[in-house]
Amino acid sequence: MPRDWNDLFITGEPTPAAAPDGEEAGPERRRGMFKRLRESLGKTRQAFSAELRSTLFDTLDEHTWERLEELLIYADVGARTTAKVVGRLEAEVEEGQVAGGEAITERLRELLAETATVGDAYIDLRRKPTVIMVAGVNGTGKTTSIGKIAWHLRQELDRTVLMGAADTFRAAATEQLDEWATRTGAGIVRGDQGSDPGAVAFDAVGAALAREVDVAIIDTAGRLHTQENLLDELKKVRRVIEKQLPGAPHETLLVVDATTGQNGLRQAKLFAEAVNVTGIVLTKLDGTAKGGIALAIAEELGIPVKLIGIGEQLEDLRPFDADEFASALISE
Ligand SMILES: Nc1nc2c(ncn2[C@@H]2O[C@H](COP(=O)(O)OP(=O)(O)OP(=O)(O)O)[C@@H](O)[C@H]2O)c(=O)[nH]1
Ligand SMILES: [Mg+2]
Repeated sequence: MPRDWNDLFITGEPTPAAAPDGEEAGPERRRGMFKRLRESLGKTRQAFSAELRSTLFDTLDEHTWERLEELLIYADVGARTTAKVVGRLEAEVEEGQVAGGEAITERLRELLAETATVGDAYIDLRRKPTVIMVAGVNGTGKTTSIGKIAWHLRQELDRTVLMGAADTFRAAATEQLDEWATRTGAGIVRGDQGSDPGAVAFDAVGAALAREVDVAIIDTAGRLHTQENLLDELKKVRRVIEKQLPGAPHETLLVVDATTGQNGLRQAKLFAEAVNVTGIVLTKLDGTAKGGIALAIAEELGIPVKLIGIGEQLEDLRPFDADEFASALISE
Protein backbone atom coordinates (compact mmCIF):
# COMPACT_ATOMS: atom_id res chain seq x y z
CA MET A 1 0.00 0.00 0.00
CA PRO A 2 1.23 3.52 -0.77
CA ARG A 3 2.63 5.20 2.32
CA ASP A 4 2.90 8.74 0.96
CA TRP A 5 2.36 10.87 -2.13
CA ASN A 6 5.62 9.89 -3.79
CA ASP A 7 4.65 6.30 -3.28
CA LEU A 8 1.11 6.71 -4.61
CA PHE A 9 2.18 7.84 -8.04
CA ILE A 10 3.98 5.53 -10.43
CA THR A 11 6.41 7.76 -12.32
CA GLY A 12 8.89 5.29 -13.78
CA GLU A 13 11.64 7.37 -12.19
CA PRO A 14 13.65 6.47 -9.10
CA THR A 15 12.03 7.66 -5.88
CA PRO A 16 13.53 11.02 -4.93
CA ALA A 17 16.41 10.67 -2.50
CA ALA A 18 15.54 11.36 1.12
CA ALA A 19 16.59 14.70 2.54
CA PRO A 20 19.96 14.62 4.38
CA ASP A 21 18.16 14.55 7.70
CA GLY A 22 15.66 12.09 6.24
CA GLU A 23 16.70 9.23 8.44
CA GLU A 24 15.76 11.09 11.59
CA ALA A 25 12.90 13.12 10.16
CA GLY A 26 11.21 10.13 8.46
CA PRO A 27 9.96 8.08 11.41
CA GLU A 28 9.24 11.25 13.39
CA ARG A 29 7.11 12.61 10.55
CA ARG A 30 5.31 9.29 10.12
CA ARG A 31 4.46 9.24 13.82
CA GLY A 32 3.05 12.74 13.53
CA MET A 33 1.00 11.77 10.48
CA PHE A 34 -0.29 8.67 12.23
CA LYS A 35 -1.26 10.68 15.30
CA ARG A 36 -3.23 13.09 13.13
CA LEU A 37 -4.98 10.19 11.35
CA ARG A 38 -5.86 8.59 14.67
CA GLU A 39 -7.29 11.84 16.02
CA SER A 40 -9.25 12.50 12.85
CA LEU A 41 -10.79 9.05 13.00
CA GLY A 42 -11.84 9.74 16.61
CA LYS A 43 -15.56 9.31 16.00
CA THR A 44 -15.15 5.99 14.22
CA ARG A 45 -12.70 4.90 16.91
CA GLN A 46 -15.39 5.60 19.47
CA ALA A 47 -17.87 3.55 17.49
CA PHE A 48 -15.38 0.69 17.62
CA SER A 49 -15.23 1.54 21.33
CA ALA A 50 -12.67 1.09 24.05
CA GLU A 51 -14.39 -2.18 24.85
CA LEU A 52 -13.02 -3.69 21.67
CA ARG A 53 -9.48 -2.65 22.53
CA SER A 54 -9.52 -3.75 26.14
CA THR A 55 -12.06 -6.25 27.38
CA LEU A 56 -14.04 -7.70 24.49
CA PHE A 57 -11.89 -10.80 24.05
CA ASP A 58 -11.46 -11.52 27.76
CA THR A 59 -14.26 -14.05 27.63
CA LEU A 60 -14.98 -15.84 24.40
CA ASP A 61 -18.50 -17.01 23.78
CA GLU A 62 -21.34 -16.40 21.37
CA HIS A 63 -21.93 -12.99 22.92
CA THR A 64 -18.35 -11.92 22.07
CA TRP A 65 -18.85 -12.43 18.34
CA GLU A 66 -22.29 -10.88 18.35
CA ARG A 67 -20.94 -7.84 20.14
CA LEU A 68 -18.01 -7.57 17.71
CA GLU A 69 -20.46 -7.70 14.81
CA GLU A 70 -22.49 -4.94 16.43
CA LEU A 71 -19.43 -2.73 16.86
CA LEU A 72 -18.36 -3.17 13.24
CA ILE A 73 -21.85 -2.50 11.94
CA TYR A 74 -22.08 0.68 14.06
CA ALA A 75 -18.92 1.84 12.33
CA ASP A 76 -20.60 1.18 8.96
CA VAL A 77 -18.37 -1.69 7.93
CA GLY A 78 -21.55 -3.17 6.42
CA ALA A 79 -23.33 -6.43 7.16
CA ARG A 80 -21.66 -8.52 4.47
CA THR A 81 -18.13 -7.39 5.18
CA THR A 82 -18.68 -7.69 8.92
CA ALA A 83 -20.00 -11.24 8.63
CA LYS A 84 -16.97 -12.20 6.59
CA VAL A 85 -14.38 -10.69 8.94
CA VAL A 86 -16.02 -11.93 12.15
CA GLY A 87 -16.69 -15.37 10.69
CA ARG A 88 -13.06 -15.76 9.80
CA LEU A 89 -11.78 -14.52 13.15
CA GLU A 90 -14.14 -16.78 15.05
CA ALA A 91 -13.08 -19.80 13.00
CA GLU A 92 -9.40 -19.10 13.52
CA VAL A 93 -9.90 -18.70 17.28
CA GLU A 94 -11.89 -21.92 17.46
CA GLU A 95 -9.23 -23.81 15.57
CA GLY A 96 -6.72 -22.54 18.08
CA GLN A 97 -4.74 -20.54 15.52
CA VAL A 98 -5.09 -17.35 17.55
CA ALA A 99 -5.06 -17.30 21.32
CA GLY A 100 -5.26 -14.57 23.92
CA GLY A 101 -7.03 -11.23 23.89
CA GLU A 102 -4.15 -9.23 22.46
CA ALA A 103 -3.42 -11.70 19.68
CA ILE A 104 -7.09 -11.70 18.72
CA THR A 105 -7.18 -7.91 18.56
CA GLU A 106 -4.03 -7.94 16.43
CA ARG A 107 -5.52 -10.57 14.10
CA LEU A 108 -8.69 -8.49 13.81
CA ARG A 109 -6.55 -5.52 12.85
CA GLU A 110 -4.84 -7.61 10.17
CA LEU A 111 -8.15 -8.90 8.81
CA LEU A 112 -9.55 -5.36 8.60
CA ALA A 113 -6.44 -4.18 6.76
CA GLU A 114 -6.63 -7.15 4.38
CA THR A 115 -10.30 -6.43 3.70
CA ALA A 116 -9.50 -2.84 2.81
CA THR A 117 -6.77 -3.87 0.38
CA VAL A 118 -8.09 -4.55 -3.11
CA GLY A 119 -6.96 -3.92 -6.67
CA ASP A 120 -4.40 -1.45 -7.81
CA ALA A 121 -3.89 1.22 -5.17
CA TYR A 122 -1.51 3.32 -7.26
CA ILE A 123 -1.94 6.09 -9.82
CA ASP A 124 0.16 5.67 -12.93
CA LEU A 125 1.60 8.94 -14.25
CA ARG A 126 3.76 7.50 -17.01
CA ARG A 127 1.56 8.70 -19.85
CA LYS A 128 1.80 12.27 -20.96
CA PRO A 129 -0.69 13.62 -20.36
CA THR A 130 -2.17 11.34 -17.76
CA VAL A 131 -5.87 12.18 -17.70
CA ILE A 132 -7.72 11.90 -14.40
CA MET A 133 -11.48 12.30 -14.40
CA VAL A 134 -13.12 13.11 -11.07
CA ALA A 135 -16.78 12.30 -10.39
CA GLY A 136 -19.18 12.13 -7.46
CA VAL A 137 -22.45 13.58 -6.18
CA ASN A 138 -22.62 17.20 -5.10
CA GLY A 139 -20.70 18.39 -2.09
CA THR A 140 -18.61 15.25 -1.63
CA GLY A 141 -15.34 17.15 -2.12
CA LYS A 142 -14.44 16.75 -5.80
CA THR A 143 -13.17 20.25 -6.45
CA THR A 144 -11.18 20.59 -3.23
CA SER A 145 -9.69 17.13 -3.74
CA ILE A 146 -8.58 18.11 -7.25
CA GLY A 147 -6.94 21.21 -5.77
CA LYS A 148 -5.10 19.15 -3.19
CA ILE A 149 -3.99 16.49 -5.69
CA ALA A 150 -2.71 19.24 -8.00
CA TRP A 151 -0.84 20.82 -5.13
CA HIS A 152 1.01 17.57 -4.35
CA LEU A 153 1.72 16.93 -8.03
CA ARG A 154 3.25 20.40 -8.35
CA GLN A 155 5.06 20.61 -5.04
CA GLU A 156 6.25 17.09 -4.43
CA LEU A 157 6.51 15.60 -7.90
CA ASP A 158 7.25 18.70 -9.92
CA ARG A 159 4.54 17.82 -12.46
CA THR A 160 2.69 20.33 -14.63
CA VAL A 161 -1.07 20.18 -14.19
CA LEU A 162 -4.02 21.41 -16.21
CA MET A 163 -7.55 21.47 -14.81
CA GLY A 164 -10.68 21.11 -16.92
CA ALA A 165 -13.74 22.83 -15.44
CA ALA A 166 -16.37 20.49 -16.86
CA ASP A 167 -18.83 21.33 -14.08
CA THR A 168 -20.66 23.95 -16.13
CA PHE A 169 -23.95 23.44 -14.29
CA ARG A 170 -23.26 25.42 -11.13
CA ALA A 171 -22.27 29.09 -11.45
CA ALA A 172 -19.61 29.14 -8.74
CA ALA A 173 -18.03 25.83 -9.72
CA THR A 174 -15.60 27.24 -12.25
CA GLU A 175 -14.56 30.10 -9.95
CA GLN A 176 -13.80 27.60 -7.20
CA LEU A 177 -11.63 25.49 -9.49
CA ASP A 178 -10.00 28.63 -10.84
CA GLU A 179 -8.91 29.61 -7.32
CA TRP A 180 -7.26 26.22 -6.90
CA ALA A 181 -5.54 26.56 -10.28
CA THR A 182 -4.08 29.92 -9.22
CA ARG A 183 -3.09 28.61 -5.81
CA THR A 184 -1.32 25.55 -7.20
CA GLY A 185 0.09 27.05 -10.37
CA ALA A 186 -1.98 24.79 -12.61
CA GLY A 187 -3.48 25.77 -15.96
CA ILE A 188 -7.23 25.74 -16.45
CA VAL A 189 -9.63 25.31 -19.35
CA ARG A 190 -13.10 26.63 -18.67
CA GLY A 191 -16.43 27.01 -20.44
CA ASP A 192 -19.37 29.31 -19.97
CA GLN A 193 -22.03 28.40 -17.47
CA GLY A 194 -24.51 26.08 -19.10
CA SER A 195 -22.13 25.16 -21.91
CA ASP A 196 -21.52 21.56 -22.88
CA PRO A 197 -19.34 19.84 -20.27
CA GLY A 198 -18.17 17.35 -22.88
CA ALA A 199 -16.80 20.20 -24.99
CA VAL A 200 -14.88 21.60 -22.00
CA ALA A 201 -13.40 18.17 -21.25
CA PHE A 202 -12.48 17.73 -24.94
CA ASP A 203 -10.77 21.13 -25.04
CA ALA A 204 -8.98 20.52 -21.75
CA VAL A 205 -7.45 17.25 -22.93
CA GLY A 206 -6.63 18.90 -26.27
CA ALA A 207 -4.88 21.76 -24.47
CA ALA A 208 -2.98 19.31 -22.23
CA LEU A 209 -1.72 17.54 -25.38
CA ALA A 210 -0.78 20.76 -27.15
CA ARG A 211 0.97 22.26 -24.11
CA GLU A 212 2.65 18.96 -23.23
CA VAL A 213 1.26 19.06 -19.71
CA ASP A 214 1.97 16.07 -17.45
CA VAL A 215 -1.42 15.62 -15.82
CA ALA A 216 -4.90 16.80 -16.83
CA ILE A 217 -7.59 16.62 -14.14
CA ILE A 218 -11.21 16.97 -15.19
CA ASP A 219 -13.74 18.25 -12.64
CA THR A 220 -17.37 17.28 -13.23
CA ALA A 221 -20.77 18.32 -11.94
CA GLY A 222 -22.22 16.71 -8.82
CA ARG A 223 -25.78 17.74 -9.37
CA LEU A 224 -27.99 17.90 -12.43
CA HIS A 225 -31.77 17.83 -12.78
CA THR A 226 -31.88 14.13 -12.03
CA GLN A 227 -29.37 11.49 -11.09
CA GLU A 228 -30.00 9.78 -14.42
CA ASN A 229 -29.02 12.99 -16.24
CA LEU A 230 -25.89 13.12 -14.17
CA LEU A 231 -24.77 9.59 -14.95
CA ASP A 232 -25.58 10.03 -18.66
CA GLU A 233 -23.57 13.23 -18.76
CA LEU A 234 -20.61 11.56 -17.07
CA LYS A 235 -20.69 8.75 -19.60
CA LYS A 236 -20.67 11.34 -22.35
CA VAL A 237 -17.77 13.29 -20.81
CA ARG A 238 -15.88 10.05 -20.60
CA ARG A 239 -16.55 9.15 -24.22
CA VAL A 240 -15.45 12.59 -25.39
CA ILE A 241 -12.19 12.36 -23.42
CA GLU A 242 -11.53 8.97 -24.97
CA LYS A 243 -12.22 10.38 -28.41
CA GLN A 244 -9.70 13.15 -27.87
CA LEU A 245 -7.09 10.79 -26.44
CA PRO A 246 -7.58 7.04 -26.94
CA GLY A 247 -7.03 5.16 -23.68
CA ALA A 248 -7.99 8.19 -21.58
CA PRO A 249 -9.21 8.82 -18.94
CA HIS A 250 -6.42 6.75 -17.43
CA GLU A 251 -7.86 7.15 -13.97
CA THR A 252 -11.45 7.80 -12.91
CA LEU A 253 -11.69 8.79 -9.28
CA LEU A 254 -15.03 8.71 -7.52
CA VAL A 255 -15.29 11.03 -4.53
CA VAL A 256 -17.47 9.64 -1.74
CA ASP A 257 -18.44 11.49 1.42
CA ALA A 258 -17.83 9.10 4.33
CA THR A 259 -20.52 10.76 6.45
CA THR A 260 -23.15 9.30 4.12
CA GLY A 261 -22.16 5.76 5.13
CA GLN A 262 -24.05 2.99 3.36
CA ASN A 263 -25.62 5.56 1.04
CA GLY A 264 -22.13 6.34 -0.22
CA LEU A 265 -21.71 2.65 -0.97
CA ARG A 266 -24.88 2.68 -3.08
CA GLN A 267 -23.66 5.78 -4.94
CA ALA A 268 -20.36 4.11 -5.63
CA LYS A 269 -22.18 1.11 -7.13
CA LEU A 270 -24.20 3.32 -9.48
CA PHE A 271 -21.21 5.37 -10.61
CA ALA A 272 -19.07 2.29 -11.07
CA GLU A 273 -21.71 0.86 -13.41
CA ALA A 274 -21.87 4.09 -15.42
CA VAL A 275 -18.20 5.02 -15.71
CA ASN A 276 -15.25 2.76 -15.13
CA VAL A 277 -14.26 3.91 -11.62
CA THR A 278 -10.64 3.00 -10.89
CA GLY A 279 -10.36 4.43 -7.40
CA ILE A 280 -12.25 6.02 -4.53
CA VAL A 281 -11.43 9.25 -2.74
CA LEU A 282 -13.14 8.91 0.64
CA THR A 283 -13.56 12.35 2.20
CA LYS A 284 -14.77 13.78 5.52
CA LEU A 285 -13.62 10.85 7.62
CA ASP A 286 -12.92 13.42 10.33
CA GLY A 287 -16.59 14.20 10.86
CA THR A 288 -18.10 10.76 11.09
CA ALA A 289 -18.39 7.53 13.03
CA LYS A 290 -18.98 5.73 9.73
CA GLY A 291 -15.32 5.35 8.75
CA GLY A 292 -15.78 1.61 8.37
CA ILE A 293 -17.33 2.37 4.99
CA ALA A 294 -13.77 2.32 3.60
CA LEU A 295 -13.74 -1.43 4.23
CA ALA A 296 -17.24 -2.02 2.85
CA ILE A 297 -16.44 -0.20 -0.39
CA ALA A 298 -13.26 -2.15 -0.94
CA GLU A 299 -14.78 -5.51 -0.05
CA GLU A 300 -18.17 -5.16 -1.73
CA LEU A 301 -17.19 -3.28 -4.86
CA GLY A 302 -13.61 -4.40 -5.25
CA ILE A 303 -12.60 -0.81 -5.99
CA PRO A 304 -9.52 0.41 -4.13
CA VAL A 305 -9.74 3.45 -1.88
CA LYS A 306 -6.79 5.51 -3.16
CA LEU A 307 -7.07 8.68 -1.12
CA ILE A 308 -8.74 9.69 2.12
CA GLY A 309 -9.79 13.10 3.38
CA ILE A 310 -9.47 13.71 7.09
CA GLY A 311 -10.04 17.47 7.24
CA GLU A 312 -10.08 20.65 5.23
CA GLN A 313 -6.35 21.47 5.29
CA LEU A 314 -4.11 20.81 2.32
CA GLU A 315 -2.26 18.00 4.07
CA ASP A 316 -5.54 16.39 5.12
CA LEU A 317 -5.95 14.58 1.84
CA ARG A 318 -3.58 11.63 1.84
CA PRO A 319 -2.92 8.29 0.19
CA PHE A 320 -4.84 5.48 1.83
CA ASP A 321 -2.73 2.97 3.68
CA ALA A 322 -4.97 0.12 4.84
CA ASP A 323 -2.56 -1.06 7.54
CA GLU A 324 -2.22 2.36 9.03
CA PHE A 325 -5.97 2.89 8.78
CA ALA A 326 -6.78 -0.34 10.61
CA SER A 327 -4.19 0.48 13.27
CA ALA A 328 -5.61 3.95 13.73
CA LEU A 329 -9.04 2.44 14.31
CA ILE A 330 -8.18 -0.14 16.92
CA SER A 331 -4.73 0.41 18.37
CA GLU A 332 -4.42 1.67 21.95
N1 LIG B 1 -14.11 18.12 7.14
C1 LIG B 1 -13.81 17.85 5.88
N2 LIG B 1 -14.29 18.62 4.90
C2 LIG B 1 -13.99 18.33 3.62
C3 LIG B 1 -13.17 17.23 3.29
N3 LIG B 1 -13.05 17.18 1.94
C4 LIG B 1 -13.78 18.22 1.46
N4 LIG B 1 -14.35 18.91 2.46
C5 LIG B 1 -15.23 20.10 2.37
O1 LIG B 1 -16.42 19.77 1.69
C6 LIG B 1 -16.97 20.92 1.06
C7 LIG B 1 -17.40 20.60 -0.36
O2 LIG B 1 -16.25 20.39 -1.15
P1 LIG B 1 -16.21 20.62 -2.72
O3 LIG B 1 -14.84 20.27 -3.15
O4 LIG B 1 -16.74 21.93 -3.09
O5 LIG B 1 -17.23 19.50 -3.19
P2 LIG B 1 -17.71 19.15 -4.68
O6 LIG B 1 -17.85 17.68 -4.72
O7 LIG B 1 -16.81 19.76 -5.66
O8 LIG B 1 -19.14 19.82 -4.69
P3 LIG B 1 -20.03 20.22 -5.99
O9 LIG B 1 -19.14 20.96 -6.93
O10 LIG B 1 -21.13 21.06 -5.41
O11 LIG B 1 -20.56 18.97 -6.56
C8 LIG B 1 -15.90 21.98 1.15
O12 LIG B 1 -16.24 22.88 2.19
C9 LIG B 1 -14.64 21.20 1.53
O13 LIG B 1 -13.72 21.96 2.25
C10 LIG B 1 -12.66 16.41 4.37
O14 LIG B 1 -11.94 15.41 4.19
N5 LIG B 1 -13.01 16.77 5.64
MG1 LIG C 1 -17.19 21.05 -7.27
